[in-house]
Amino acid sequence: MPLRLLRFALNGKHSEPRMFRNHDTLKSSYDAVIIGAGGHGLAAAYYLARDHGMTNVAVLEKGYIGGGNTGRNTTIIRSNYLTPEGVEFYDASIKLWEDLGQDFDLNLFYSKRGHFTLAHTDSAMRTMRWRAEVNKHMGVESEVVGTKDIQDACPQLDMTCAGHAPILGALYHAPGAIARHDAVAWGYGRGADQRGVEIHQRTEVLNIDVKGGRVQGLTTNRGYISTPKILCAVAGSTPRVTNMVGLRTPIIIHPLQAMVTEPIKPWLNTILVSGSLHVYVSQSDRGELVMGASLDPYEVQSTRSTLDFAEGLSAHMLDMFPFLSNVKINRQWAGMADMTPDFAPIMGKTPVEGFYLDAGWGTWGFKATPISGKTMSYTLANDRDHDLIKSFRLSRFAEYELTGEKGAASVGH
Ligand code: FAD
Ligand code: PYC
Repeated sequence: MPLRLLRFALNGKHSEPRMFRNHDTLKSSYDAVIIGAGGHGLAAAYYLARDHGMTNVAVLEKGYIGGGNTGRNTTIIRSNYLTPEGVEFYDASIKLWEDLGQDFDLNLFYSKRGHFTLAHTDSAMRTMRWRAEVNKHMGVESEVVGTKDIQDACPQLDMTCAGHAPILGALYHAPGAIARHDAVAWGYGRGADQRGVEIHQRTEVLNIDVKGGRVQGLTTNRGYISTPKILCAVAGSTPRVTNMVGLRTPIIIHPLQAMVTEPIKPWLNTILVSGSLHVYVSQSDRGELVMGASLDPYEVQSTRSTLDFAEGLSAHMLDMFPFLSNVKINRQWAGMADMTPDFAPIMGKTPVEGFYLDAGWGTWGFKATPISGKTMSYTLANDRDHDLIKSFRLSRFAEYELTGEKGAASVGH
């Protein structure tokens, strides 16, 4: 390690201002507590303070800011969903994304690339047409395109996919974008902190105190806090936290892995997804190819990387882009995806008074970070579900009113 860096680390006085304050102690009570300092928890804290004037709020994080799925995802942002409720919700998120860097005065590297979902079969083409029609009806830019448009946008793509799976067409979604994920967490965290919210890292919630069906407070590894309102935004740890209040959800946890190559010269200007080959890929501003594939097929709470995954994804990437055969993989990792039966989130009030849920974000929640923060802060502040999240209520499972988004997932299952 260079000496200068070591001296800087050991010297308590840092010339750069810190992004957030550090709090040595927890208060004995807050008006609201948010569990989880991922993008969703921090966004809710930011809008609670900014839009609803609630600042006596603590965000508790067992690890570090953005260290969960927020810092592990492949950052694809899009609104080309299948249900009108889904399209409306994710489109509202895109509108917030467009000005978010300006709101934060922070470069989020938000980069509009266009998004192709490739179809290799007639039935996939039918789903693309269906999505295009729903999207257009909702005022979202999506259209079915033919092979020439795809080849023009990405001349490097082998349109036969090594002869295994010839491409027939695609759903093209112009607003498709990518962004720098950790900057999103930092922007929301800094904005919330500046407005008075306390962010406590290395603070794990161990138990939740419920009496007479109503939240009273919670126990952490640093002591007890009283609070009338708790927002649970813990992604892959959701069942552990909902167990603390005796709430049943249909969420199951599967690992989702991803990997990046070494940086190479920019050549891929768009985002490509192939449901049949289980590949999605974009190129970051640093030149890395950011890639992912299907969920791990077993239900387990683990962030282990596997060789199986790297081999399978590389083989399919080479079917599409044989010229990459000498490019090296730099990193591989996993996150824990909280999967729901209908591939839509679970948001809003719950039967436990004062306990609010922002969960079931599975493989699709990064793009929703701004709108989930907006709608959950409204729900918490007013103790009333925001209109945009009504189709995502927990009770839909008991009512058999699912919001089926499986056909719009980028990731194979
Ligand atoms: P997280 O960022 O996971 O934050 C939850 C936090 O809660 C964690 O930091 C955790 O430490 C903390 N926590 C847990 N338990 C406790 C406790 N008891 N006490 C205190 N803190 C606790 N979505 C997209 O839209 N586009 C994509 O391209 C995309 N790609 C993905 C690729 C991968 C490999 C993965 C894993 C996910 C992907 N996703 C994508 C999904 C997306 O990452 C998540 O849905 C989203 O980041 C969830 O954000 P969050 O803030 O809810 O959760
Ligand atoms: O939701 O677009 C998405 C996505 C891509 C990869 C993982 N999730």
